[in-house]
Amino acid sequence: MSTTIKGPSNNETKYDGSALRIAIVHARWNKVVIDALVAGAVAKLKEHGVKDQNIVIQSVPGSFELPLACSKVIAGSHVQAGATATDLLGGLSFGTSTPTFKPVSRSSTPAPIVAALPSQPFDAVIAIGVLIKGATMHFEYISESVSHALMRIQLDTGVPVIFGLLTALTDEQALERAGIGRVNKGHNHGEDWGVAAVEMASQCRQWSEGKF
Ligand code: RBF
Repeated sequence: MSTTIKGPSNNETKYDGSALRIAIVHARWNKVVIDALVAGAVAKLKEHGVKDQNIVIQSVPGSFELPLACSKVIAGSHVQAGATATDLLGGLSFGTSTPTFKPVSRSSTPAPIVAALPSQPFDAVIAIGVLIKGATMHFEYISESVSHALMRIQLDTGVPVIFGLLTALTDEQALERAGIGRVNKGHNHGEDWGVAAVEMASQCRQWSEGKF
């Protein structure tokens, strides 16, 4: 029997992510843990039907850079969605490695170059960083300021920003929270963030349309 009351409860409703576009913005500090968390989040997004081409992954040096990056990525996706393909040739391009649109040539003249542009802004952003407490005060300053800034971004933009900032006191704690602990394997919190992104993105769409 489980001895803990912690953690998210299962939601009865299963949300369909097939029409959603989601960004993951992650820091590169503490990479082993980050990689596991990002993989967990992506696995759950896909399990909920989010299409490969609608999952965009961007990285930044460290957690301190996450808020600005999330803010820019949200704004940039609105620009992408509002622009025509030719406007953006050589312009904005967020992460998808495989183009979703291939021009078809009906004559011997070469087909015009058409940019593969998603027409949809991000429905949610998952911000992932791993802070491990060290000997200086950086842990406190970064965790506090990044948490507040991520909250501000989601309230200012109306786009859910999923809080994927691990603040661990030891290496082992961080590893356990990514499901790769050396003593106790632990649970991969990235999976919860993927699920939360689909739920919040779906619900926010409904709420914006006055549907409850
Ligand atoms: N970034 C992280 O994502 N996780 C950390 O644990 C972390 N620890 C840091 C400790 C120190 C002493 C410094 C100077 C930076 C640290 N950073 C960490 C990087 C920080 O988030 C940021 O990328 C850099 O300070 C550049 O703005």
